[in-house]
Amino acid sequence: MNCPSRRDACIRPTTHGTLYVPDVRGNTGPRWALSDKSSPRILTMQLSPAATLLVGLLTSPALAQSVTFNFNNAPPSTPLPITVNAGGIGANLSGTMQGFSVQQANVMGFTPVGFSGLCIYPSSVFPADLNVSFTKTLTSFSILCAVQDLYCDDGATMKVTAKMNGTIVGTATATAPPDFYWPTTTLSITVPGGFNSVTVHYQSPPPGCGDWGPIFMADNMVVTLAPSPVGDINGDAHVNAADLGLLLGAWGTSNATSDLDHNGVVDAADLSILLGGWTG
Ligand SMILES: [Ca+2]
Ligand SMILES: [Ca+2]
Ligand SMILES: [Ca+2]
Repeated sequence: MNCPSRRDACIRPTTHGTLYVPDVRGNTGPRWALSDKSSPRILTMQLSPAATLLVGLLTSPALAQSVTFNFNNAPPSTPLPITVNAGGIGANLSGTMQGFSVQQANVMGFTPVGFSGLCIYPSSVFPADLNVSFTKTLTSFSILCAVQDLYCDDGATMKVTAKMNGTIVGTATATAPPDFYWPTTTLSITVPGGFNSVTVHYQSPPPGCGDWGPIFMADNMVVTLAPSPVGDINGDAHVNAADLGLLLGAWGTSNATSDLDHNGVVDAADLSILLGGWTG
C-alpha cells in the first residue's frame, strides 16, 4: 500500500513495516500520535510473515446478518415511542401527528395478510409518519404495511426514506395490491453504504378510487446489519479515529473488544489490524 501522505493511515510493506498513525483528536493537519498523543510520531515495528497473513485474513468483512422485529413482545396497547430489541439491535419507534400504538393485529376484527400477534397501529384517521431509528448501521430494511384501501380497484403507495445520521441516503416505494381490504404490501429499501434510521410514509392514495384513508398498519420489520469490518471496535460499520481512540485507550490491557487478534493483550499487532482495515 502506498502512503500518499502522512495524513493517511496506512502500512508501508517494508521489512520494518512503518505505521503512520493519525491524530486521535481528529486533526487533519500533519500531526501524528500514539498513546502519548505527541506529534509528530512515527511508530516502526517488525511485521512477521505470520502477522502479515493474519492481517489479511482478519480484514475480510463479516457476513451480513438479518434480524426480524415482529413486535409481539412490545408493550400492548401502548402509544409510541417505544424501543424494541432483536438480535442485538435496538429500534426506537415513534410517530408524527397523532402517531401509532402497539395493538393486536386483529384489533379491527380481521388480520391483514402476513400480520400476527401484535403490530403497529395508527392512533387516528389522520396521516402520520412512522419513524424508526436503530442502534446499528443497516444495509437493508423492510416492513409489512397494510394500507387502508376499502374495496378499491387501485392500490395506495407507501414510501420509505432512509437516513444516515440524519442525511437522506435513499428512498423507495411500494404500491399495495388492488381489490383488497387493508391490503398488505412489503415496503423495502437497500442502501449498500448504510443507514441508521427510516421514515415510513403514506405516499399517495389509489389513483382511481376515493374510499381510502391515509393510514396504515405495520408489522414484521426485517433489517440487515451492515457488515462489520475487522477493526470496527465501536460497531458503527466504519474503522476510523473513533476505533483508534478506543484501541489506544485499552493499550496494554486484555480488553476483549480491542484485542482484535484475540491473543489476550491489546498491542501493536491489534493496531496493525485496525489500520489494515481503515475505512475512514
Ligand atoms: Ca406481529
Ligand atoms: Ca467504528
Ligand atoms: Ca492482541
